[in-house]
Amino acid sequence: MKKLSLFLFLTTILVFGLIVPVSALPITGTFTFEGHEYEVVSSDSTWEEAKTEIAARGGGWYFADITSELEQNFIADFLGHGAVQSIDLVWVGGHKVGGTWVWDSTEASIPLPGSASYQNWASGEPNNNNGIGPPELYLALDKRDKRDWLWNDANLEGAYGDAYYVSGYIAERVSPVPEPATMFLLGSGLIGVGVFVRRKFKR
Ligand SMILES: [Ca+2]
Ligand SMILES: [Ca+2]
Repeated sequence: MKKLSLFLFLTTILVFGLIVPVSALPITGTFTFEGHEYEVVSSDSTWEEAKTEIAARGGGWYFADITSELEQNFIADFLGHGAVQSIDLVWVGGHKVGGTWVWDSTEASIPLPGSASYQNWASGEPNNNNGIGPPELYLALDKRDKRDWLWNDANLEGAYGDAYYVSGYIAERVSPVPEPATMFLLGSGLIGVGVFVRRKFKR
């Protein structure tokens, strides 16, 4: 039996090790920060495609907005720092509408460099790529050139010349509160455990 278990265990590791695709975005998953839930999705979607995918989720998900240094730092910590990263650009929910940068979630304006309000633009950004190529109307966290997730305006596809740099996007929502029914089940489950333990001790 023990040999069989070991065999199954090793086989599982081997099979999953082979099946799991090697993603351009090594860090995917969910995390929470100050009552909000975030999900980093590995994807080569354009900014508009990412927006559509997030809207299609329902459940209160929206394209992540970053409105404080704490929030930025928390997200950056999750994405990871240092030279080992292969990630380049990750979309967040900012875009330029009618000449103004706004968060897609609230339509609140995104402060520009020099503003007293929180912003995290990389040096020289937003630069619209100096007018070269497609317009840069979409906000990405930029890991290229050791920028460590500073903000950069990018074009729709996150492409420069023939190269594509986008590795994913970030969805955000207010952490859902458990339904009363779930709480009830959880509560009764705990009571059940309590009764079981008491019975065991009475014997
Ligand atoms: Ca936010
Ligand atoms: Ca730019």
